[in-house]
Amino acid sequence: MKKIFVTRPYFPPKEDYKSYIDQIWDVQQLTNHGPLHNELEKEIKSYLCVENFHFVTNGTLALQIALRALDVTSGEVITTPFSYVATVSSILWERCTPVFVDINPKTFCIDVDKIEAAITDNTKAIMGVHVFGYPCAVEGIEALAKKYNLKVIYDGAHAFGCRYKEKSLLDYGDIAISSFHATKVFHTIEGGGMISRGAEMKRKIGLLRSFGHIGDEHFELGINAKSSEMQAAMGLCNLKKFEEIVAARRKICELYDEILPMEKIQRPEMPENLEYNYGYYPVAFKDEVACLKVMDVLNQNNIFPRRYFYPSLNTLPYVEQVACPISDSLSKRILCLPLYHDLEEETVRQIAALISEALGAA
Ligand code: T4K
Repeated sequence: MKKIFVTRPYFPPKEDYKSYIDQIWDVQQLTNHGPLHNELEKEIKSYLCVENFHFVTNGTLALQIALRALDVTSGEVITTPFSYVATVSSILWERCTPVFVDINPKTFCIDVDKIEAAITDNTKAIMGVHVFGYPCAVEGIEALAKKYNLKVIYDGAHAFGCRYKEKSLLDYGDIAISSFHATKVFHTIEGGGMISRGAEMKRKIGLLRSFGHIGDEHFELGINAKSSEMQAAMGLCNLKKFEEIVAARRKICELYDEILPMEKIQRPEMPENLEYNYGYYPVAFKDEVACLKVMDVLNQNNIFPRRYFYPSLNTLPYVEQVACPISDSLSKRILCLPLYHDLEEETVRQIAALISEALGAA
């Protein structure tokens, strides 16, 4: 029996990918900002309508470079406990201290009304996560950042293709990053993107991702976050199909909306002015028992949703543990249901029926 996972990467037509591979063989450049890499950067920059766009190795390094680029190399960074571990690991890896602020129970993003109380003389930045592609309270966060002179980094790992208030959701904050990992709605196998503003930021991120030097001239400490031509080729293929992929995922989400027992399920609030990318389909249940029961029933039928995101990051063994009751509760009772471009209608109906059955709603 076929296994159904939470996601399945999009594979572009092989001929399309092959034509790029032929170009790589002709040009004989594999990495270090080759022609396909540069073409992809140009295309994404224009697709997102942003000032600066850098293609990097993955979303995690993008977060680390964002902290460095904004000179956040010590002190406290206010962040959310409800995310993938990479959000907090990047802060710790850069030797900063994460300070968790609980989430808004409706949006699942950091609660802007609780941020001010967490700001101290040591606070350097706010790192919000547009979790599942739903926007943080960007205006409120910007106002706080201005008031206390803080940097704002958005982890938009899930937000590629989301538009909020008529512009890319990745065009908010001092720097936003995205992940182009194979499991993402747009992917380059492994990869990430950094969105910033101004010539100085463009220069700085360019240097940081590439050892800090140009030719024989060394400017500052850098790291290797470059991407290969193979990854760029995958990105170029997938970008052409992006609207099609989003449309297919939208149809699946609409079907879930229609047939799931919504009276027993909580979904994040879809804000006005959001054009969504349909990257994830999170569903929260009344408690952990219900969540695990649903998971068990689905697993018995070879269907594997994921506990995105569990555990709540404020409970990790290597962070200072603070109470974030809303995130703690949500993490224990949320699942992301299978969602990908060619998930069959019949499977979506089967998933919904099994969930109804598990919840006693059938
Ligand atoms: N910030 C946030 C908020 C993030 O969510 C992430 C990453 C990051 C930062 C960091 O970005 P990157 O450094 O990764 O660019 C996955 C991804 O590895 C990770 O990118 C992602 N978020 C996270 C939410 O999910 P896992 O451990 O759940 O992946 P895995 O391998 O279990 O894949 C899920 C399912 O997808 C599998 O059960 C089967 C299917 N799959 C997966 C792959 C890789 C395939 O069918 N084929 C494949 O090639 O982490």
